[in-house]
Amino acid sequence: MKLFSSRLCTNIPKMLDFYSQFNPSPLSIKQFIDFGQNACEKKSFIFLRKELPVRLANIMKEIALLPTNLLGTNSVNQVNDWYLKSFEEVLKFEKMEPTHENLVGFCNQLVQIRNRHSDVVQTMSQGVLELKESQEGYVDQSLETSIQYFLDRLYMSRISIRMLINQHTILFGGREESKGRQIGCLDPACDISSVVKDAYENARFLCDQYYLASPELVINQCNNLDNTLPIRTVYVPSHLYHMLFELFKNSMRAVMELHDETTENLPPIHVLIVCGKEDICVKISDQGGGIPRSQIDQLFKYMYSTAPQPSKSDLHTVPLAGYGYGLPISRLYARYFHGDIVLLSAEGYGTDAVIYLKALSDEANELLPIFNKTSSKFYRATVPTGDWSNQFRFRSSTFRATVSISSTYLSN
Ligand code: W6P
Repeated sequence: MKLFSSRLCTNIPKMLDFYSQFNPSPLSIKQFIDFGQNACEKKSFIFLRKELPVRLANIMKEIALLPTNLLGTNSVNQVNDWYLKSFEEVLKFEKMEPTHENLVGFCNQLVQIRNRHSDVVQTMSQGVLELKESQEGYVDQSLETSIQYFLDRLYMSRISIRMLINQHTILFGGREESKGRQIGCLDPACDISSVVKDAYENARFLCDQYYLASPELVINQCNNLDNTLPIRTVYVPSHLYHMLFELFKNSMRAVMELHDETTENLPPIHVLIVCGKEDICVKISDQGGGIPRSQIDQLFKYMYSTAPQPSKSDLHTVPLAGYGYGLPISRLYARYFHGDIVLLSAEGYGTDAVIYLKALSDEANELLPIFNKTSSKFYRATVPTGDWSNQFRFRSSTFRATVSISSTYLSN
């Protein structure tokens, strides 16, 4: 009897339809903090056993809409199976009483789910490579556009789900390693310059290994509220670290490649930290020669950055930056709480990378993908109709081109 009723709950396609009808509920940093300060495990359990299936189902519906030549790869299949399994596992708690035993079971389940999904990014990038190979290197514009659209949404969803799981498991996971003032993975008084120094030191370590030298760091800060105080904000230090580490690696590489003969007078990397009323801005300026403006957007594209990993035997020559999804994912971390990363380059001189964060924790809301008619339309018709003279190259579908050319001829 028991077995039968629990079986009833595992009609996965039906449950996917059900949970994907709900929009995810974005939380602000302030809500995460408030929730963490009045930490109530039962409340968190009851929130997550609905919110996690909603966020999982929303993105799983999009996975199902992927072009079949990507969906059909082993890697993407693997990722899809992980999502199915995790969705099913969270649903086991749908009707459970929040007894002590079940709460412990829930925590353990979340840890298991987090571990299962630890290689999603790497596996998806493998899937994109498989797709490229199956198409002999030719990927048309509309396929590239939909992959970019999808991966931004998948990775943003993943960042958000991991944030929820981390908060719950750190707050209630039973380990008394309460790291001073931290509330889960949030630091209510995150000192930005110390995260900058930390990320710089670790990037510099890699830079020294690879180039046997590294540019110095010069930090300036301007606290418009009180310039005698360090600039602090409420944030997830690990997210900020991730962005800074990535940007430092790129800056260092540019500087080292430009000055590959004389490593004596390397121009330092300047970091400016400013706290305004609305924004906190961290600008990382290098004099690494800059990049053409036409290349800036490319740096945030997954397809562009998907290259085979250097072989294991090349361990000593692994480049400092330039492989992998570092920049697009860093920008997602910034956007997750309504910040951004912007690159400005003066080709022939150097590049400024700016990280914007919301200065106010109640304005820092999660930015989440939602599955609806608009998002599903996107996967069906991905050839954008250009309405500027430079965009006609986007009509890469030969079918369309043929139709429009022939109709032009006919009407004349
Ligand atoms: C460059 C290219 C780049 C990308 C991202 C951050 C900094 C830099 N500097 O030359």
